[in-house]
Amino acid sequence: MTDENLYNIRMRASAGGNHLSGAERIVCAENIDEIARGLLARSRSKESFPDQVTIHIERLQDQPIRYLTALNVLTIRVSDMHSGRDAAARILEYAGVSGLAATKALTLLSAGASPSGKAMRGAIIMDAGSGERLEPDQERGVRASRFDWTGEAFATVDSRLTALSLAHHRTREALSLATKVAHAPAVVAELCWSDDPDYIAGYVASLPTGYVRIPVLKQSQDPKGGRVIFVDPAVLNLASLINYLETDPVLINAVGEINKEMSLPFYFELLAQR
Ligand code: WAQ
Ligand code: MG
Repeated sequence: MTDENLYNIRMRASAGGNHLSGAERIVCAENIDEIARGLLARSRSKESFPDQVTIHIERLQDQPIRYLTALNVLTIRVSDMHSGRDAAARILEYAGVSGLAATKALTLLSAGASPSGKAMRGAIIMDAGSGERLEPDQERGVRASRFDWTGEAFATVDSRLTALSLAHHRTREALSLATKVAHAPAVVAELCWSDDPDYIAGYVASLPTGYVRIPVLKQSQDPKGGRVIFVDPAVLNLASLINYLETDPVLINAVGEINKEMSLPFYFELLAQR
């Protein structure tokens, strides 16, 4: 794939004014039709038929593409939601998030992070020390956009995740998003779990820890979820962070290590040996 003639295709589906699903790709011109059809099919795959589906196709005009290697992946063995959230807090602290900010983030995501209590479309930006929220719109949050796998890296990550029974598209997409986010200026770490009531896994991601999957971060059928991006206020330029997250095109062209499930103490031993 050359940098010329790359297009960003975004799909968004909503019903009754509420966001249902969204996805996006970066593709070359000859693949637009096929990928747009795939995204359209996905907009319909939820139980309630969308009232509105938007497919947005945009050429990435003269913007340099940043190529990244995916974060290393591993899964932490946890027995329930409480040990999952506990593990998330400890991994966040390892990455440089204060205990105060980690606790605040976990509490916000479990309570419903937007002022109205609805799911946010984007992420909270949080001061990694004080826990202060910095995103300009607390109802919407900040959305990371314009990231995808190259065809080759997609095939590799898909087969290697599938070999570890991680074939769900959510894992692959979250890994690409987390890779873009972790490489953003001033970002310390990210915490995420889905707002999908059926999907209870989530992750903590950062450059020092990699993409750490946590199989249980909430109770089944809980519709609350979200994302928190922790930043270092000493080096933060909020406008350039938001600009990077929303508009800088990123293609992931290489896959890192993909490790099996391990216990939290074993994972911390591995980190200590590095
Ligand atoms: N940028 C920023 N925040 C986003 C974005 C985005 N592009 N997309 C979603 N969010 C926020 C928003 O608040 C959602 O409510 C929340 O994240 C969850 O989004 O390895 O599927 O798309 O198997 O439901 C974790 C995968 C899956 C764990 C997470 O998130 C694994 C997932 P969802
Ligand atoms: Mg969702």
